[in-house]
Amino acid sequence: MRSPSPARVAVGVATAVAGGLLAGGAAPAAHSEAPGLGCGDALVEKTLENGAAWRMCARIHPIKGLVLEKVEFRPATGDYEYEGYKRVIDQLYLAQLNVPYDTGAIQYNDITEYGFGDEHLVEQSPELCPGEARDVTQSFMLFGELIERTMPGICVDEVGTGLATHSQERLSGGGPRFVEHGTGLEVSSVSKISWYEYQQKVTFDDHGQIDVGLGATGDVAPGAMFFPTAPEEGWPLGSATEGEQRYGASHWHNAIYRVDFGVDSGEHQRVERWDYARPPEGPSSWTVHGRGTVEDAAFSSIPGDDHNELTWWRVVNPDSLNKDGHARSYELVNRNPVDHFASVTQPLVTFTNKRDCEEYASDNLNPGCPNDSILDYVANDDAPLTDPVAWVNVAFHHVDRDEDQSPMQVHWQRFQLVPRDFFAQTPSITPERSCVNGFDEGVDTSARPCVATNQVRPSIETDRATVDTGTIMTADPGTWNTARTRWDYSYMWFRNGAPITTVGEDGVARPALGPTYVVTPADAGARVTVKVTASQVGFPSGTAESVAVQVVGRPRSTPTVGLAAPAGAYGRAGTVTVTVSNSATGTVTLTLNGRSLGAKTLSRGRTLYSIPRTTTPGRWTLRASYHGNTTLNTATRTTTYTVTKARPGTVKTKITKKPSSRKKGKATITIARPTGLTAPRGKVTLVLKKGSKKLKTTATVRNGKATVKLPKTTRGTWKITTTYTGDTRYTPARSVVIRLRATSEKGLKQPTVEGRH
Ligand SMILES: [Cu+2]
Repeated sequence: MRSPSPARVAVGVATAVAGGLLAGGAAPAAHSEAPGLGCGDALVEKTLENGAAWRMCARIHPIKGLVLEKVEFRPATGDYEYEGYKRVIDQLYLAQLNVPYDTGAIQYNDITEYGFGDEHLVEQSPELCPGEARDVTQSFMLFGELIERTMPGICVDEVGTGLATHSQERLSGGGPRFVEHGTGLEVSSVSKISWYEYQQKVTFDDHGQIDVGLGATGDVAPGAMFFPTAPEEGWPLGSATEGEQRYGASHWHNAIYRVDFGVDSGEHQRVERWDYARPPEGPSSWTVHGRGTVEDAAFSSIPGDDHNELTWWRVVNPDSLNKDGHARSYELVNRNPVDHFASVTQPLVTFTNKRDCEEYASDNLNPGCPNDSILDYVANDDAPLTDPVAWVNVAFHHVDRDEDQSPMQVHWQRFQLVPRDFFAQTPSITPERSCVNGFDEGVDTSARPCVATNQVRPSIETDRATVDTGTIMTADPGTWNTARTRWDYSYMWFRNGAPITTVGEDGVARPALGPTYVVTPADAGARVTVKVTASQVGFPSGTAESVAVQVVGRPRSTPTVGLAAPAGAYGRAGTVTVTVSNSATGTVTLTLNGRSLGAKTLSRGRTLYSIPRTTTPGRWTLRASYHGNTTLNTATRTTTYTVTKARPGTVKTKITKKPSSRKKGKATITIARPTGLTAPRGKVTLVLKKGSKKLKTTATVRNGKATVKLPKTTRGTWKITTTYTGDTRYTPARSVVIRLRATSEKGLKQPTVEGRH
């Protein structure tokens, strides 16, 4: 199921906020590419419909089932809040699922006794997974047999999350209205534990919230043990047979999750507890005061004994501040009962420092601290609480219903991780609301817009009545909304709707900016306007164009610039011909990749340029700019100029030390080059051949020269061929073949030239 695209009613002009880009509408903002998470195929990365994105590593563990790691979020507003992704949690998984039946006869630990992976993992068939099913590779023993399989085991999907935000600024309708429908990334798996089938589902929404859910389906427990006759132990399922009513046994699903927080990858994180109570001397009976305390050591908190229903916790990274200067944090939202009848299921939440051996909430399977539980973890942890792991107890007391048969509709138990000051504003904020942050006189984007909004159009004043060449034009920015801020103005001048540019001696065209403009011959007969941009840090800028001013005179025509540039070669000067139509007079400038080759005067609309012979091989951009005259406008032409590689000079091989069967030899290779050019680099390969025997050696060419070690050689006649690989400037080349005759065990005869290859 997918929701329709997020809809927003656009108000004002969507533009950039000074000091940071803000995405307008549903378009994702550009962001710099952060390094990947290094988990290969396990990477799940999804950009949601509003432009927000999540990424993480998702795997199936043989015992824990779905394990999510390195979970990171990038808001829809892109770099407006921070650059790229930020870490939220390092790891998340279900660390125990304790199922005691109210009969007192039996209880199960579905994680440590069964496990959610291996044979318990259910295939994500197309009927089960409406999104993208991810393959999982497994290897386990089943009934004495090794099973190795790869099957779809994780489902990744984008789902609608309903209304995300709504704001209507007028009571009776009309006026600006903001509507967003949200979506979320859902990562899930299904595991079958006897008659129960569980969906592990984590939903990451487009505003940075995480919902962790355990859904139970399958069937109610079968057999006499789970169908007692005592009414207080369950709920009547089915009709009485022979006068006897059986009761589906009530039971708990005590799920304890392990959440390893990594708020903005903080080295030192802080756990805060917040409580709310009526002060002894408040002004009224409904006065409530909140109080935060830092949890400085590992703890378990039991509802009623240690905290009340208003208490909540958050994990703060004190070194990571949002744009408002508030420390980033994630809040734990856990509104569930606890099973008070066993000590390990009493705490609603337990926080400990991260310790590798502490993997499961009870009956720990890690040999580093075997059979321990969260209670032991707390007892054994006396360090300051700075690397917090939360053990989140999400319990559900299941009293069966007639409707549970059959199959049983999924019943859910869940908790949330909610960003608190992770962003300075809502992570989907639009330009229209971007200045609404903190104390405000009231949101009214019509009367008090955030976006720079022009109220009286900009205008142009001139220093004389007849506007001709030399007239000084001065821009008046007009009137802008000043209810929230004062604006800085910038100006850009236009001729007949196109930006006015002037080409300098360097051939670079520059736009006409600033509050004044002096009319040039190029403006004759044209309509000149100025565009004013109002901007201020923290506010989206706005632009408005002035009324046009007519310049007297006949408009000039625009000539065509021609650029003939046949390919050149390294070491040889190239020739480029610039032509300007209409037999233009005046000057042109030619640039090569932005570097000026100087200004030249046209003769019959034509001039020649010489491209330096030292121009390195490759593709270059040539740009010819005509500067205009009294009857012609400026004009430019760009083309690609190709320089090919040069052939190097002679490759010479000289043996400087003869090799023998016992000792290696040496040779010097020189590669000649034309005067004034860069010496060849690259590599040379020497092949020594004697009959079917072949020896090979290579060396690096530096400054046109290479020293090569010759391999040990047996006696006889060897032919040596040297091949040069070429480099960025030179093509490959080969030396003449030289012949070497070995006369003794100790060495070879001096080389004799045999001929050019
Ligand atoms: Cu149940």
